[in-house]
Amino acid sequence: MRPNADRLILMYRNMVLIRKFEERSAGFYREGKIGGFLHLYIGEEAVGVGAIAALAPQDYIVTHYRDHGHAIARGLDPKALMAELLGRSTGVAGGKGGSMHLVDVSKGFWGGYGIVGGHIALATGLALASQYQDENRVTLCIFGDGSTNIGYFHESLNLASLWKLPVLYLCENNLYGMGTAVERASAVASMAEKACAYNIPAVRIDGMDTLKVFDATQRAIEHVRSGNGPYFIEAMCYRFPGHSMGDPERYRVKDEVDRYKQRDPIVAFGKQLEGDGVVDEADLERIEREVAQEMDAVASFADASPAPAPESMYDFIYAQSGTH
Ligand SMILES: Cc1ncc(C[n+]2csc(CCOP(=O)(O)OP(=O)(O)O)c2C)c(N)n1
Repeated sequence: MRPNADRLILMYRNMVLIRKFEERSAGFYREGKIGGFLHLYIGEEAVGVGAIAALAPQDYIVTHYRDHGHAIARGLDPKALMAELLGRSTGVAGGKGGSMHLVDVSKGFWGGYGIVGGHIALATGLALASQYQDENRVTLCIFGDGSTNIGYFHESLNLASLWKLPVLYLCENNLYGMGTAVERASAVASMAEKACAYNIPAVRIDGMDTLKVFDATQRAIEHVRSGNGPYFIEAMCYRFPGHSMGDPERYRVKDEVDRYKQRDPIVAFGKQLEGDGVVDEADLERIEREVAQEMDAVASFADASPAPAPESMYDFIYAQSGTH
């Protein structure tokens, strides 16, 4: 079922919010206010927004380090997300996780993870727990094409299929793992085919088209929620910037990047909504303006927030008694 007009507008707004959040975080990185790595989601917004819009509130998400867009699409507070990137105490992980470890369990967002492929086992384990406890819950596990070459991927898909676990695997195939083209790293050209090896139904879709992602995810979720076991979606997409900030991008030519930019998923979705009479040009401009204003408030909040107190340095390293 297609989302109603209000939801479509919210999805579009979320895509704009992700884009502007990423542009602002790149600015903070260049100013030296964000440490470590910063992996941007620019260009891939249709995947995260389209897929996450099809989830129910009780569902879980486990994702990789390119997680800002997924967190925003799930409705985590952008102020607390930006504060986390800056390592401030008001961040979603108290400023101790940073860009790759965004989390909010109250929203079923179990986090971004930096170990390529490692989180696929965590997501599969969460799905096992949901099945064991007879919860009506699907776990959405998001990862890149590079993750499908990792052992955790194969062990997890095998068990998920064998035990019919309620997990939806979503591969964001952006054609590169860092500076390596997918065909130089994977013996199998289509990541979806790898799922077939484990008897998991799989589709390969256009990940630059928000509603195609939404439709495919909705169908997949229905399959999983009905107790049929896992499902696999390979969303073909493209990241416009480098792998992370500071990537010299010697592995791809400018023409290729420009060609994908012509297919900007935000512009395409805006045009689609206009064509369907859901919005007009003035609405799109207003959304752009409002989000830009919101981003000013997000950036000021994060930048004015304090660093974690030195005495909190050892908090949450070990489970505190009574919390688990
Ligand atoms: C186990 C492990 N090996 C290597 C790395 C270094 N590394 C970080 S990102 C990355 C590429 C992963 O590419 P992909 O899964 O396609 O995701 P994308 O960055 O394209 O979204 C690699 C190899 C790592 N973080 N973890």
